[in-house]
Amino acid sequence: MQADFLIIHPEVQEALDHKKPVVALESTIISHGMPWPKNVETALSVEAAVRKEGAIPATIVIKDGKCNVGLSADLIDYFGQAKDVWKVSLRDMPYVIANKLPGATTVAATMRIASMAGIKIFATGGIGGVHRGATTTMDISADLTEMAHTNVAVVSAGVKSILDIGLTLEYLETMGIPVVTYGQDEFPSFYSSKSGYRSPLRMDDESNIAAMLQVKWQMGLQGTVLIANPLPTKYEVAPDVIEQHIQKALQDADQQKITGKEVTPFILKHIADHSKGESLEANIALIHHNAALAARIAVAYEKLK
Ligand code: PSU
Ligand code: MN
Repeated sequence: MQADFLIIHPEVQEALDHKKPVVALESTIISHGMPWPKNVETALSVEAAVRKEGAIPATIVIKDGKCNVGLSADLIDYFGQAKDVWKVSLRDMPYVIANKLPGATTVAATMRIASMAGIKIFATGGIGGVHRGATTTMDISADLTEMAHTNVAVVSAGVKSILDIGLTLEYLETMGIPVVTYGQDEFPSFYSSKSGYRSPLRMDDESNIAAMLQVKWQMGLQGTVLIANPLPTKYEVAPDVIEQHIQKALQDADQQKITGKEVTPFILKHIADHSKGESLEANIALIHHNAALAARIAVAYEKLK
């Protein structure tokens, strides 16, 4: 039984039972995306941002053979500090759970666990996608395939330019995933509100987004709607600065023969280490911003019925 593998925090369960808005949050960003103690501070303040908008946060991790949905502050601290935490995407789930290892969940794994728990809305910073050079490496994140069949909406700051943004948008189209940018015509690229690509869809209103989610799932159309939320312009990092870091990171990754699941954390760490904290500040700001939008969409969604 799926339920045997879930530990749902009582506050989250109470919210789900009473059709109150809940927002799922991922944990790879805590264990592999940011240095301690900023990661723990951010995880806690992101939860506070969700509450401020009237929803209940449910950060997701794997521990002792269970998927934990909604965490105590102690558990968040543990995942912020422990050194042996797995980065768990879909393919890692059975191994990590069967062996009772600690696991921080990617977008793909978090979506799946949120769905098992009955949560409909999920906020993250950046999603995985089609990597630059994927035409030869075939490095395409399982986040994209998961988005095609799991009915959990994803709010992100668009697609980071460590990926091939154009190919990622093509892949999302192939998989039948609606892509909506909140409040502007251009699709954002995480550190920048611009990407050079027009967003397939634009919506300016949380309740319209919620209504579209309801239509999609009532019709039996499986999968996510990707909601891209441009970061506030005052936090933008100049694209040419980021591009220099990415080029160097890709070179280093190639020289050091970094492959598979290590690629994304390696490149992200390189950018964080080389951008004098600028990218970290932007990262923190946009996660708060995304969590707040996800909470407002969750509130609007629960009002629909
Ligand atoms: N991109 C980011 N920040 C992140 C990630 C990606 O800008 O933290 C993390 C997310 O957890 C995402 C995962 O689901 O990396 C994708 O990993 P991969 O490319 O190995 O599928
Ligand atoms: Mn990959």
